[in-house]
Amino acid sequence: MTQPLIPIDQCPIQIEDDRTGTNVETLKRAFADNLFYLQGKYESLATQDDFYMALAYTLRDRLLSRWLKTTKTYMEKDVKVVYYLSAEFLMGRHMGNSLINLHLYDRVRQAVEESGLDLDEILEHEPDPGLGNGGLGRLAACFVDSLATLEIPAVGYGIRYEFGIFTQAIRDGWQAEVPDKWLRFGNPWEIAHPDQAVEVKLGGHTEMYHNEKGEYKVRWIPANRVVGIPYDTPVPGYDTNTVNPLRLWRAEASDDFNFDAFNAGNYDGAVAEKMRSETISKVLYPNDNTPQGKQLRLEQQFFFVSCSLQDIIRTHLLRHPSLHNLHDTAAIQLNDTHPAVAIAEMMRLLMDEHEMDWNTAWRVTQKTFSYTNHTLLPEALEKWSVGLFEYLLPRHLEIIYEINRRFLEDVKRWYPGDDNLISRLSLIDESGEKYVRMANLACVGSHAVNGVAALHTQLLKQDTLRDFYRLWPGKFINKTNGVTPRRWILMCNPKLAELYNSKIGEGWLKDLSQLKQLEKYVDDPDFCQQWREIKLHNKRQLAQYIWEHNGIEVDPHSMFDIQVKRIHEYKRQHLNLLHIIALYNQIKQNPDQHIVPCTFIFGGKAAPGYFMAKLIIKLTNSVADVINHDPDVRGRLKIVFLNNFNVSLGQRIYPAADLSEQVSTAGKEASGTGNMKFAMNGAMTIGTLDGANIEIREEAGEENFFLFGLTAQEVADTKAKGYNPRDYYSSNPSLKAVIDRIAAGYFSHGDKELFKPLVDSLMYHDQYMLFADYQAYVDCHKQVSKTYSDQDKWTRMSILNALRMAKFSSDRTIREYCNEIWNVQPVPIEMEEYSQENA
Ligand code: 475
Repeated sequence: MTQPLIPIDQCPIQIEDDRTGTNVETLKRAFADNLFYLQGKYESLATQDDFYMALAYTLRDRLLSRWLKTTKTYMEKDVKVVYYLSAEFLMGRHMGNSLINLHLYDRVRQAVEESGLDLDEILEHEPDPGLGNGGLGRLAACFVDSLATLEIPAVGYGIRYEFGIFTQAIRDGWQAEVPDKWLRFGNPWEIAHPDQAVEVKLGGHTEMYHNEKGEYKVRWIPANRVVGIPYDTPVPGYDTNTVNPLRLWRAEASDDFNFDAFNAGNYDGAVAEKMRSETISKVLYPNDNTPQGKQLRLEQQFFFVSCSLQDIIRTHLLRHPSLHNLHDTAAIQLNDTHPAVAIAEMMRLLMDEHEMDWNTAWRVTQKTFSYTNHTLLPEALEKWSVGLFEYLLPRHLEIIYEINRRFLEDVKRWYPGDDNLISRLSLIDESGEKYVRMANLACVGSHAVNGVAALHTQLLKQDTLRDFYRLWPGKFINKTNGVTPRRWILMCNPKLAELYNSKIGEGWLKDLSQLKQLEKYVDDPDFCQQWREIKLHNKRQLAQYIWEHNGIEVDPHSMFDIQVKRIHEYKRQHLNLLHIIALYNQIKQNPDQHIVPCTFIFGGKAAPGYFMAKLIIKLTNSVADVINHDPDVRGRLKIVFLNNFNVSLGQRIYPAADLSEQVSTAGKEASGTGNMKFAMNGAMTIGTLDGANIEIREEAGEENFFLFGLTAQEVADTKAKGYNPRDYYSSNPSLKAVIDRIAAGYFSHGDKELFKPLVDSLMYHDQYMLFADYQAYVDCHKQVSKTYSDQDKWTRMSILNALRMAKFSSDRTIREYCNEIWNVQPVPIEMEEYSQENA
C-alpha cells in the first residue's frame, strides 16, 4: 500500500531546507520564519530580544544535523568518551561562537543587514551565561571548545543553575549584588530531554540484606528523592563536523514523593518539599578559591555527580553487557574536588546497584577517574563535616570509611610505625571535629592527579599533596592550562585575526604555532604600523565603552594598564593601587615632572561575604574619584573600575590592553588564564614568577617580560624567618607616604576608619607580602614607562609576545590530556554531501 518508512536520519530533509541551508536567501527566510512561528511576532512589533531569539534558533537549527550525527557516530563506533565533570561552565555568549564555528559570520551578517537590522546589536542582546565564578569555570569552557575542535568524543556535565554569578553593580563605590536572571527570556541554545531524567537519592539510612546468592549486600533507604532533568547545549568544534553536548542538570521534585504527601492531606508540606528539592539547582555559589561549607552546596555536588554517573553507566550498558570494562569507554575528569564525591558514588552504583564486588569496583573506579587540582590556598581545600555527610549521604560515608580502611592498611604496610603519615593521608581529618577530606578522596580514587602549571604541579608535589606524591609519584603530572584562540583571538580581536589571515591564511586557528612564521615581520615598518593601528582601534572602542558606562574620558594614546580577575587578596589588586598612589604622590610633589600618561583599568567581582575584597573595590573607586578629578594630575592618570567583569566584557578588554597586571604573591596563583589572553592579544606582562607567568616568560623571552618580586621559595623563606611588614614601612619613605595617605583619610573625605581594616591588615600581617614586593614593583613600573616611551621597541615586544603564545592554546593542553591521561583518540564525523548551493 505505502512505501516503507524511510529512517529519519536518511530523510531528504538532511540535505537542504530552510533549517539547514546556508545561502543568504535561505538564511533570511529562516530568520523571518522563526520570528513568526517561534517568537509569534510580526517584524514591525518585534523587539531586539525577538530578533536575537529568532536568529539563535536559525543557528541552532544549523548545528542540529551535525550534532545528531556526532552522537550517532559515537554510539555506532562504540568509542571511548571523555566526561568532564565540573560544577561550573563559564561559556560566554553562544551566538558569536556559533557564527564563527559554522563559518557563517559573513553570510549571516548580510542576511541580517538585508533584513534591515544590525548584527552587532543583536549579538549584544544575548545574556552572558555566567554559570561559573572565574578561572576554573572558564577553563572548562575552553576545554569543551578544544575537545570538539580536536574531534574528541566528549560530554561536559554540570549544573543548570537558574541564577548564575550575580551581576555586579557599583553603588557609592561599593559592590552591590544583583541576581542574574539569565533565563528570563528563555534559552534558545538548550534542548531539554525529560525522557532521560534520572532519580537522585538523599538522606535516610542504610540496611543489610541477603541477595538471592546469599551474599551480604547493603541498600540505601533514602529519606528524599529528587529528579535530574538534562538540558543539552551544543558545543561545536571549529572547522569540524563535531558537535559535542554540554549536559547540565536541573533539579525537580520527584512526583511519587509528593504524591504520598498529597495523599496524606499534607498539601503545604508537599509543596514546601517540592520547592526545597528544586532549590538544588537554583543558584551558583559565588565563591572563588574558597569553599562554602553549606549543606545545599554538598547537595548540588552530589546531585550533578549522581545524575552524570547514572547517565554514563546507562550509555555504557547500551553497548556492553557489564560494567567491568567501563574504563575502556569512559574517562571521567574531576574539575577540582567539587565533583569528588563521584568516587564514592561510582563505588556505590557498581556494588549496590550493579552487583560488582569491591575489588573489581575499585579497580574500575581508579582506572576511570582522574583529578585536577586548581588551587594551593590551604583554606581552599574542601572538607565536609562527617555529621553532614552522614546525614545526607549515609551510604557514601560507609564507602569512604571502607576505602580509607583499606588504603591506610596499605600505608601501614609500606611505612610501618609512621602514625603522623597515617593521620595526614587519612580521608578523615580527626584533629578536631571530624571532616571528610575531598582532595584525599580524589587522589586515592584516581589514576592521575594534575596541577595546572609547572610551578603549581611542583608545589603540589612538594607541599600540598606531598604525602600522596611519596606514595605514587607516577600519578602526578603537569598539564599547563590554555585558552581557546577561537574566542580569545578571532572572536574578540577580529582585526588582529584579519592581519594574521592576510599573511598566513587561517591555519593558525587550529595550530597556533603557525604564528611563529610571522616573526620575520617584526622589523617590517608596515606590519608594525598595522599592529599599532589595530591596538589603537581596540583601545578606542574600549574608551568609548568606558565613556558610556563610567562617564570617564580616557585618552586612547595613554598606556592601558589593566588588571581584571576576581578580587582576592592573594591576587594583590591593592599592590597595583599602592603603585598608583605612589605616582600620584610624585605628581603632588612636583606637578610638572614628566610622566607617561596612563589609564589604569580594574575589573572583577568579590565574593559577597569577602569583606576585605569588597573594601579593595571601595578603595579603588575612592582613589579613582580623587585622582581623576585632581587638576594637578591634568588627566595624565586615569583610574577606571569597570563593573560586572564577565566573559563578554573580557572580550572587549583583553584586545585593548598594553600592559597586563599578573602580580599575585609567588606560589599562590595556580596558573592564571587571563595572563594568556592578554599576551595573545599583544599586551606586555608585568608579573611575578607565579603560575603560568613563568612559562609565558619562557615562551616570550625574558627580555619581553617585566619581572619583579620574590620567588615562591623566597616568599617561604622570608615567612619562615619571621616577616615584619612594619620594617618595610619604616625604612621606605615612598611606601610610608602611600600608606599614610590612605590612613589619613585622604581618599575617604577625612574618614580614618573606612580603610583602617585594610591598612591594619597590611601593617600587622601582610599575609601576601605586598610590602616585601612594593619597591621592586614600583621600580619595574619605571622600566615599563621607559619602554613604552619607545614605541618601536614596545611594538616589537608586543608582537613577539602575541606570536609566541602557541603553548597556551587549550588545543595543546587538551592533546596532552588525551594522550597522557584519558587515552582517547579523535573520531571524525562524516556528513552526507550537501547541495552545491552551500559550496
Ligand atoms: C585558579 N575556583 C587559577 C584556574 O585552573 C587557575 C574554588 C572553590 C569554589 C569555587 N571556585 C573555585 C577556583 O579554585 C579557581 O577558579 N581556581 C583557578 O583555576 C584554572 O588558572 O590560577 O585560581
